[in-house]
Amino acid sequence: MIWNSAEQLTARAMASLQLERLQRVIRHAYDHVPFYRERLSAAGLDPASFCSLRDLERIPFTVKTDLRDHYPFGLFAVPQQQIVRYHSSSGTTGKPIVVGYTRTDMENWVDCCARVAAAAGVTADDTCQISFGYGMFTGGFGMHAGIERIGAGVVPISSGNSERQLMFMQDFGTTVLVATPSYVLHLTEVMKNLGIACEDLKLRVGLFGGEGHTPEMRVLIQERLGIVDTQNYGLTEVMGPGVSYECLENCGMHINEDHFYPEIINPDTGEVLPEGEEGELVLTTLTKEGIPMLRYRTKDITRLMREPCRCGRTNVRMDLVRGRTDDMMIIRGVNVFPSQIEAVLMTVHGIGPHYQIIVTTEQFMDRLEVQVELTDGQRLERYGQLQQLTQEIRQKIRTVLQIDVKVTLLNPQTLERTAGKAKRVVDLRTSRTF
Ligand code: DLL
Repeated sequence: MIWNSAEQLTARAMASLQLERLQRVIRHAYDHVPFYRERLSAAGLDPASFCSLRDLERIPFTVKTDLRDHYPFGLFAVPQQQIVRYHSSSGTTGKPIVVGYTRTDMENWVDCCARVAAAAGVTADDTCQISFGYGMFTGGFGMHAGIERIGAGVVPISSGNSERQLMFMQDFGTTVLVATPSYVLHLTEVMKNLGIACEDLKLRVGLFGGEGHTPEMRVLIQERLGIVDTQNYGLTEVMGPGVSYECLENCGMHINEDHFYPEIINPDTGEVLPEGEEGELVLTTLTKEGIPMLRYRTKDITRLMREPCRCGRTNVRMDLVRGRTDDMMIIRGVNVFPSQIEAVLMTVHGIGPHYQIIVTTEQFMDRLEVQVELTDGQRLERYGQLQQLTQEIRQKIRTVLQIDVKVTLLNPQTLERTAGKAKRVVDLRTSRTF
């Protein structure tokens, strides 16, 4: 179902709405945030001089460290009294970033998240279990409000305690699951251990986000749960969930373009790439009052797609995120994203969907170790089979990615399960995890 007529504007009407909003947001940021005023002035830019959407390209980028350096409220454009909600996201190092929403921001956020759920076919008849963390993470509260707006029943169970999650799912007849894809996979394992089959549940739709999952992983989730799997995307800095979402056509995520203006840039040069090319997504908030973001570099790699979608929405789509510029590894000159390794692993029988990639440096070269669990722990005792499986995985990765990796097979349930986002890469070069 189309939730808001903004999802069906003609390209011309959308561009004109975007320009009007862009001019307003640039003025708002310039007048109320010293950081933006200094940035724009230093670049010789006057808010009155923005006459076309292309003019946006003249504005310098905003990056995560800008938010961190102005912790907690330095980039807010309204006094604290007008903020009705705070959220934050913790990075791997240093202070978290903090964002604030005015009443109007909250209204827009609810509407954007309602669009996410409606596009996946959620209606007032559904019962939706929200297994995202509630708290400073935007996932729980954001999706909660959007789904409630649709009139569906919300089960705000939050993250963790998988047995209780499954008990409520069975007893409440939950039809929609809202979670990170890695947690969904974990839930399917717990189901297996408890002897719960997907037929014992009424689940029919998944609204999965907060991290990506490959089409191969999607197949696995669909097989295990027998549901329609949809992805949605967002980030704290620009709002939280509700930036973009898949419809039932599963062909990329429609961007709420009336609120977020997308650009794709070459991450190395910062130059805006021609439409359709893959690069780093940059977002400008068009309506945010609390903390407007001008040209925020998301670090997420994707491309924009404007071909008409059969669902009838006209808003531009972004492809499923291929990875982040900061989790891309360069192995002997080859760019490798964890998602590419995930795609290979999902095609091998006998290993589980949980994996971890360890990156180290040996003689100035990055080396990769892929740790993956066996589905059957008894295999660990059969040396020959183990060798064969290791070889098969190495060979497949070599064929697809042209790189040699070390493969370590682990006992089932060895890798840490998280109720939120999975840690796929352990980077021992800098002692950081992503
Ligand atoms: O993850 C917001 C969110 C919550 C979106 C729930 C959707 C559902 P952050 O914690 O700030 O915010 O993390 C944002 O997560 O830049 C991406 O790298 C990644 N991410 C989020 N959704 C997806 C997705 C929330 N569908 C960062 N596919 C983003 C791939 C995603 N990556």
